Amino acid sequence: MPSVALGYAQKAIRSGSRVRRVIMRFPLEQEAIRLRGEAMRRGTGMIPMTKETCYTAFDANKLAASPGTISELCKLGEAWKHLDERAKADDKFPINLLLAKDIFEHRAFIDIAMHDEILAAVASYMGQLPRLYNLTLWWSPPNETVQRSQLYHYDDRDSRQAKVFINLNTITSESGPLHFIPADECLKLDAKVGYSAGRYTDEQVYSAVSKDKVIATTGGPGAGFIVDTARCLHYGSRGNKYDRFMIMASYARVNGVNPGQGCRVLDPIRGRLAAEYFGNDPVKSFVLNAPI
Ligand SMILES: O=C(O)CCC(=O)C(=O)O
Repeated sequence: MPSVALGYAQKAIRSGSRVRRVIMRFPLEQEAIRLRGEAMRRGTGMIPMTKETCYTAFDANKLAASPGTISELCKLGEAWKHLDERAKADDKFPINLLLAKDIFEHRAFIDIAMHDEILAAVASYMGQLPRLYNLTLWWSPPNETVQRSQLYHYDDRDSRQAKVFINLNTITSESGPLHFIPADECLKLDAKVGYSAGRYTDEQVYSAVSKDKVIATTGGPGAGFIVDTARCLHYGSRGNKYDRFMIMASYARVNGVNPGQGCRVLDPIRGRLAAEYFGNDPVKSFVLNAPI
């Protein structure tokens, strides 16, 4: 049960953990800040993600290598959902259909996640070059459950994060879109109900925030969003009547509060990817290989 006092205490403890990590790993923090400038110089600023908004929308079709890229990735999702080794890899929604080997067979996944425009947007927002923690091809099948990430929550890797969400098929209100609430509205919830790293009921959320503030990430193939999921309450995969396929890439600072459990897609191949695909470029090597 969230409480206002406990919520502020938790936030203060989390800030303390971050400061401790920054002090312990100061050279890494400095390197992340130094590389931000280089990452930003490589972007055109076409994806404006600022600390005021904490989210932004973009068209991933403009980033893809060819006009058919997004629909090709969607076709992979549609084929892979029938394969048990992929479809049963996760016991929760959304299901990550991606395996490490796919990254070498279908380069578009990593090329989008490491795109100069995305890295520039996220580095600008974070105040430093982040690490890419996770990369997924998410499938949310029809379902009627309301549990785990189908309930409103904040992510807790750090007090500032950025997740890129790209629709691969057409997502309507009946495809369980990600729903999120802009960060400034969420501060009202923290003040009235209390910040919590747990889950909130809809009733708790709407007691502090008006329903018309909620943004649903509906849209056609290629509709993209970057959301600070540590500051914008969110849920998804709820009430799907239809399949939802999307790419999700998750970025956070190297000295985040909670490094998490790793990424089964990227972790086995980070070094190889940096060398073979990105020629050990300093920005991209950092994003892939910075230690946690
Ligand atoms: O879109 C979804 O199904 C849930 C996403 C989510 O909760 C997250 O990325 O933290």
